[in-house]
Amino acid sequence: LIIFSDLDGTLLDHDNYDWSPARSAMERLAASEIPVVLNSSKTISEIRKVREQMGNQAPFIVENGAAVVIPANCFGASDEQVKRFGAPRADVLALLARLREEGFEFSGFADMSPAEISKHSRLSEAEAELARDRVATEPLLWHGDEESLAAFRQKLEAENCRLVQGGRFLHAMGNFDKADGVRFLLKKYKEQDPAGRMIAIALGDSPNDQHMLEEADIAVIVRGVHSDSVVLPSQSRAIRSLKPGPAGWNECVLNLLIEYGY
Ligand code: 2M8
Ligand code: MG
Ligand code: MG
Repeated sequence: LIIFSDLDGTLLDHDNYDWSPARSAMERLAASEIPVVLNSSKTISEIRKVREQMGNQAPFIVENGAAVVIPANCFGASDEQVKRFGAPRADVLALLARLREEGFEFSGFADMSPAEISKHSRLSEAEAELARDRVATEPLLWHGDEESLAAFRQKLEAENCRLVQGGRFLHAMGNFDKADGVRFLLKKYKEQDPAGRMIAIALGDSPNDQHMLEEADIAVIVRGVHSDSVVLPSQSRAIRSLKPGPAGWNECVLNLLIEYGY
């Protein structure tokens, strides 16, 4: 087994970012050496910190699939590697600056101080600093109406960018996806598993998790603010958690571990 998991609203509680309700499932996964690949809109520095707290050593996917980080010596002897899928954030910020001049009204993390980000996200200011340290995506708050948002989306699409809904923010980003990171890593894991018996489980709570869920053999939609707009993937076995966030994560992962004999 291998697990791919979203963080905010899935493995971390939407309000307080706590993962402890999932502790028993996490301990069981660690004991069975089942990798948990974190796949989030969070940044490299944010996910490094979460991984440390969890004692997680697996590769991880950042900023909605913008990059994959492979720790040193993970697939054979090597230094840490960062594989980037998206154009650099500077390109996204330059496009956003042009659109702002055209009259679109929004504020992005680059425009906000850590204190302002903290106010809108309930992150501490120190955590907000880590969230501002981005490689390819820009989370924003929209200040205009629905109509101008639709026009804004079209402008981004004309420049090979798109807007993805997160739990709190809209993410302006290139045409990459959390599923790109999953495909990239599954290929590497499967090379090490010639018998091809590896089963991938993906867990997410929002529309930005849809393609990642479709990429897995087993999709778990964790109950959350936006989970009703996630469609049960037809090509995977798919379930919905009853409990929200990390409690739902725990419930579903423990059930699957029992079913697969761990
Ligand atoms: C942003 O991501 C969440 C994910 O759903 C959101 O849009 O609400 C990210 O920018 C991330 O870096 C940050 O930690 C998080 C804080 O809520 O917001
Ligand atoms: Mg989420
Ligand atoms: Mg996320």
